[in-house]
Amino acid sequence: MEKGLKIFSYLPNPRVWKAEIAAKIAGIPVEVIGDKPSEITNWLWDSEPKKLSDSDKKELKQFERTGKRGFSSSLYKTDDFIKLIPFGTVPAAFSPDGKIGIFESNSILRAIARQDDINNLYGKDAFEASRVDSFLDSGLVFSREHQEYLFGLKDMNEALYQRMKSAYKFFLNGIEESLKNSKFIGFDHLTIVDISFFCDFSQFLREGHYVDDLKEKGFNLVSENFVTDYPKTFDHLMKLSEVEEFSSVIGTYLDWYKRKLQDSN
Ligand SMILES: N[C@@H](CCC(=O)N[C@@H](CS)C(=O)NCC(=O)O)C(=O)O
Repeated sequence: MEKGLKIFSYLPNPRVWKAEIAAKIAGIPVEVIGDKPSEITNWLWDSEPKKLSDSDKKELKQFERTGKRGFSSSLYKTDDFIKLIPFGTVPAAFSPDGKIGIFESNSILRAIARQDDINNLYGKDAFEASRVDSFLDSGLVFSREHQEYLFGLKDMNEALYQRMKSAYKFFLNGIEESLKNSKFIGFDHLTIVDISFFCDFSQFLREGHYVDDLKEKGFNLVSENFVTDYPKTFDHLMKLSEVEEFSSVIGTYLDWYKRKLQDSN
């Protein structure tokens, strides 16, 4: 089996970073194709993605579909894309021969970890792998909540805010608890749980960019007391952000947050 993965998405996208970080650690080749969010509407969503001209778009009118989650404009998704990625979301990944579609960023991450036989990123045995899945499942629930919350940040309402608050508490309590007992989340060695958590939580912290919009509606940041409420989780996030395989992938994404922390001290 040829190793590797091709990933298509708007960029930058923390959900893509999950696989990129794991691939760096494991030395698995990954090809990432995409464009900024405003431009990805001008791409053909396909296992062979390509940028479309206006005349291409006219010719490929049959593939025009209304965005379902996060995109309100038209997207050009081929029938083959929908066959391989039935929910029609990005990041979308494809096996090196282009025949197998993999969706959900945690599963794209798993696809890398499963190709690695040195680092135990997916745990050391079937039971550890299942424990990894336990954390990834709970992470997906959190990240689905924060996706809706981030979509709604500019015009927050009580119901959405309270949902996020309770999902945040539930998830962070579990992560903090597990870090009382092990060096990494759930284990004494790095796994894809840490990678997934790191990327999802860094994305969630973007709520901080909307502090004024939230204030205007009478809400505080959900993560307002993150550092003191969840000190082990905070330390873990910061430690991971300094690891080369993480920092080289995320670039300056967390710098604003670190600056904000320094300014408030
Ligand atoms: N839980 C999914 C989320 C993927 C997702 O919802 N992607 C959205 C963009 S944020 C999408 O591709 N939407 C396509 C559409 O609007 O049709 C993951 O982790 O991959």
